[in-house]
Amino acid sequence: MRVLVTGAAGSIGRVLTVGLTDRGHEVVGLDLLPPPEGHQGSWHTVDCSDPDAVAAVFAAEPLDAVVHLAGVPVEEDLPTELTAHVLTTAALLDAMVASDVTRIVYASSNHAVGRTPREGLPGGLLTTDVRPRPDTFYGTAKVAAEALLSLYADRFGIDAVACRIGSFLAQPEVRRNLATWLSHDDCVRMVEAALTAPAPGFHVLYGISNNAGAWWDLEPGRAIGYHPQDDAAEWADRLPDRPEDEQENSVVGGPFVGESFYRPAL
Ligand code: 15L
Repeated sequence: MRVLVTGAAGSIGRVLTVGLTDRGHEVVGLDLLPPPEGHQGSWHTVDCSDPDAVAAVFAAEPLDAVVHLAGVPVEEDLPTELTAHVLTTAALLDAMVASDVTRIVYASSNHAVGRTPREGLPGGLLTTDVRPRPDTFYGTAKVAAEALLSLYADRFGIDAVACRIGSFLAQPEVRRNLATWLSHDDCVRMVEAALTAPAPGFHVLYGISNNAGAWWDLEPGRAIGYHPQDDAAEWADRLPDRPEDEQENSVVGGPFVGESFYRPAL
């Protein structure tokens, strides 16, 4: 497939660009930053929240699908978050409709449901049937971006897979990651499954590895062919014990729930 990857210079983007290319896909990169050294193929250094710039990319490139990673990966004020996650998604969806590109894979986040307490989860696992419960403005913007994908799936028949990513890391670093880790290889597996699953419609899955200590249900991923192979448990003995572990492990969103993230929206 010929795939536009937004945020292609970011931490997930750099791994995915190589991973998808290795699996035979052709990647067109888009980012505010220039291409990383060694990037092969097409690249557009543009602001993904600018609809004209995005439309120009679609006019220049024949595309089969979009992987939307671009955005601010941390907590900022509400307008910044809405621009980074909702307006970018809107610009891409409008360009997709205009160019008849019908598949988008979206890097959503566990923080869309981060305020959900872990206690009382049926079977200890959070399903995708729960209400949106963001922990931050970042999480709120992810919820809104998912809602926009749902709208365009219903209105225009777009296939939109929202992957609520846990912690994308080369290896687990803290005890929370025993549940939340998404390995680099599993991330590539997840996105390829989401790109190639037949007619998923609007679909939400949790983007984590096959972690024995998972808090999230992997079934929605398996339903579209995502079969993760890595398990954070293999790193358990090497992870430090920290005073903040208990709080971080009591709610899905971990540190994002803490009062240090409380700030005015505007
Ligand atoms: C995310 O969605 C963030 O982008 C990243 O910075 C981490 O906080 C990650 O979630 C996580 O929950 O570990």
